[in-house]
Amino acid sequence: PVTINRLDYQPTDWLIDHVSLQFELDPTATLVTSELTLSRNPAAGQESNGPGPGLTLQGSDCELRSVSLDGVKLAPEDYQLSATELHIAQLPEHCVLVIVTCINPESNTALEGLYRSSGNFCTQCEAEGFRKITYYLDRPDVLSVFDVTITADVATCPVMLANGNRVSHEVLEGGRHRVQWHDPHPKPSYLFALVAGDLAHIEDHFTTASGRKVLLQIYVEAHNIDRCDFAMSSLKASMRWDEEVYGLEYDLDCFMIVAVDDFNMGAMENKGLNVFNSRFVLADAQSATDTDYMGVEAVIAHEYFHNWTGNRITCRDWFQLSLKEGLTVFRDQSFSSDRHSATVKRIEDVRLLRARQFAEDSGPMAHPIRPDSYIEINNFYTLTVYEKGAEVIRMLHTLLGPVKWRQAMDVYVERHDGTATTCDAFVDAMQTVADVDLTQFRRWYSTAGTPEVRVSEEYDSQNARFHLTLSQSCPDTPGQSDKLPLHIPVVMGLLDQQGNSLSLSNGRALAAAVDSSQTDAQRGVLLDLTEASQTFTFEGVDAAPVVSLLRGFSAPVKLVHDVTDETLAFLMANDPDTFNRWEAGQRLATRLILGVLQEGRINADTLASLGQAWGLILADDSLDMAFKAEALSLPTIDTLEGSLEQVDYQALIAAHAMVSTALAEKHAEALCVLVTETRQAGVALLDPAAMSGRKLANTALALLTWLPESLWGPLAAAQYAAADNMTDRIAALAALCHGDSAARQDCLDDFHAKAIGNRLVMDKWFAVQATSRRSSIVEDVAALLQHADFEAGNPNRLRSLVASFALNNPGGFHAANGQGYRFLADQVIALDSRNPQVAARLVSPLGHWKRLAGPARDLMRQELVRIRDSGPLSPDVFELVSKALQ
Ligand code: B3K
Ligand code: ZN
Repeated sequence: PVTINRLDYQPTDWLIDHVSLQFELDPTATLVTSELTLSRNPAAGQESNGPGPGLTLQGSDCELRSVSLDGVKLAPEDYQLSATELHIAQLPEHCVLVIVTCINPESNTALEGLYRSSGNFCTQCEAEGFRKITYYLDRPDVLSVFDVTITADVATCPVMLANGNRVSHEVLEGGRHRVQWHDPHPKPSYLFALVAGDLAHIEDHFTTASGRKVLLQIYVEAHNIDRCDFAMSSLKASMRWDEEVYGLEYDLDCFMIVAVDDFNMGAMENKGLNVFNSRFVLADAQSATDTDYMGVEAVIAHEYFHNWTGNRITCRDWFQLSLKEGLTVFRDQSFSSDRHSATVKRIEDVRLLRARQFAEDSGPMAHPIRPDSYIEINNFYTLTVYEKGAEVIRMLHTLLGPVKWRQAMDVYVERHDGTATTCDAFVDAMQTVADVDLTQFRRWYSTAGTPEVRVSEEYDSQNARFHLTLSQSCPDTPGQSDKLPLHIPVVMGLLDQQGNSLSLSNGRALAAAVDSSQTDAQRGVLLDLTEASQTFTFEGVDAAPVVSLLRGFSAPVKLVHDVTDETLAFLMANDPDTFNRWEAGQRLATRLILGVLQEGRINADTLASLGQAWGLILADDSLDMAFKAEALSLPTIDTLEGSLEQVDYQALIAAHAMVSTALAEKHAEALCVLVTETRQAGVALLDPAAMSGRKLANTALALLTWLPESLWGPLAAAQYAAADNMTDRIAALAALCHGDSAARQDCLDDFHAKAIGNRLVMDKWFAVQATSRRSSIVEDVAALLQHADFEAGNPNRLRSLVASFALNNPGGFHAANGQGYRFLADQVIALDSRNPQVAARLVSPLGHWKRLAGPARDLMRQELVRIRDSGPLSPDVFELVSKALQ
């Protein structure tokens, strides 16, 4: 496999001014005729006299039927064909090339290019799937206007969709029909889409701010037609939000979403024709949890927002992926935050970042948000590019403030609309309006690893001064050592011993959020940490203050700040920054759990502090219940792992269990009350208070499962029986799955019976068992692989069992005998030849062997070796396995 390097970027010698595609759809032999109008790229490097540059097009897994140049069919000696390229040595400066290929959608199990899902045709082209349809300049900086003609059987394909606007439809002889689509917006091939099949749809309209009426359609299999309404309202809300917050309007006459059951990831932002994993479209009370609803809303928004940040302005090359992904994740996070509790949304996002992105940043695949090299680009659709990328955008937002941020976004859109550009150009646009110099900030784009910020405090009572010293460092990562300091925005405040916020003599003022009732002092200030070590002095501080640092998690760093248990408990109760109130509780809990690892027992004082703080939270009726739920949730194993050098998982899991049990015991009574009394009857399913109530009740139930089943088993069984929504039903079932009661099997059987005919619900039946803490878990999961409803070829089903186990069941996955690792490696080996992208996603939990302590280290490594030696690997799996073994 070849390594591609960022610095080798060259513009193409050729431009494709127009492409006309004709599809004769057939399940096993689809004919694709592609007519490319080519011209030499004036921006390409000048070559000396002689023949002009040749043309090399990418293509794979498609059978070349013919090539014609300006109407003349080429003989095989006129071009060179390899497994991945078509090369034509000589072409006139302007010419038309017609290429005919034949492809087999039915046998396409990799779900990239044109494939079939539930008998329908659909495509997935990002990043490099278009080359599996026809030979093309399959790269994001080649923008072209597409015309698409689709011909198929009326009976099997009554619906035929492509990007843009439908311009004609005709009925042909022999039961076939034909449609034509025109997309006026030049786009790269990765945004091409085609869908054809027997689909039902709902429709609605949206009138843009400037008064254009847009037709909105959601296409699904007929039996799902009643589950699309929430997706439609999410779409309309997203369209309105982008107009109101960014002044960005939709730009075609119609916007279509298609839900398919077989999809490698979440969804895809193809121009005017988004294709979605059905799990991010379909939702109703009986099948979707509150979390699922929020997921639908967020992903619909994310893909819609790509229309500007991704499609109108795209990436010059795939190293710039975070240009569209980090920015669009930031935009969807802001959207969700505006619609729901901003603090809870921030907590959820930070939890994900810490649990998964920090792990990536400390493993063999650590890379900057703008990577420097790759073997397989699909391996770089990572938490780093997406989630850390969004954190980098968030820091720019913080450094600029909301008003200048919006101005800078206007400059970005104005400058780059209709082009393929770079992360550097994005920061250039920010710099045009920023007060701060962003030169050093740019290092975030090239630095891998999670920086650490160490804090020390010194109070000088004589001069009423407080000195705060912040020192940063960033660990070595593969290929990067001795990193330069980053520009880290640190939002902070000082409190006096009564919990009042102090006015600060140092730092930059923060702009008030629109609806904030906070004073300037409560909001705090912004410190620009730019040196390796820097001391900030605050004058006029009359008594030793309490510091609240990194409010709202203002930078994606690990903070090392040695404070007492009392200080953390004080912050939990008094910090005006609600995020930091939660954070203080997480730190206290982390200390307690890691303390068990060191001392073999629970530190009674720390437990008393945390237990008391929980008591205050439980009793505080003024708190949002969803926030309470977050405050009563301990840091997860994968988050805790991030603060350890070497991890003994079994010991860590035992310590986590010991602390969970102790806290549950302390508050058992109050938790039982929450389970039974927090739920609101008679209100709308998605009423915010009802959702928060369920979140709190189910968090309480999950905590109770650490206690003997006799205490909570009946509660869970009753909840299962009474549930009128999926959130409560699955939470009850998840609790029962940890235990051993008769109710466990009864409820599983009942759930299974009800899931028949609904694939997303059946996925939950698998996932809930895969995350059980039963000691027989590895055998249980292996047995589920043999279940009649298990489908290894369906990515959702596969993930619901295998990825749920490997990522969300640390106790099972890290079983001391290595069975969990072996199980996962077996799945990777079995899947790689069928679907490399999904197989590669399963490799990452095995990548961390170097961080493991004891025999686990070697057991995990052996499984990587076994994958490596299992036969020819896809570039996807090869890259991850070889980097992990380096
Ligand atoms: N852009 C797509 C992801 C494509 C992944 C290709 N392996 C979805 C998204 O981020 O919105
Ligand atoms: Zn995206």
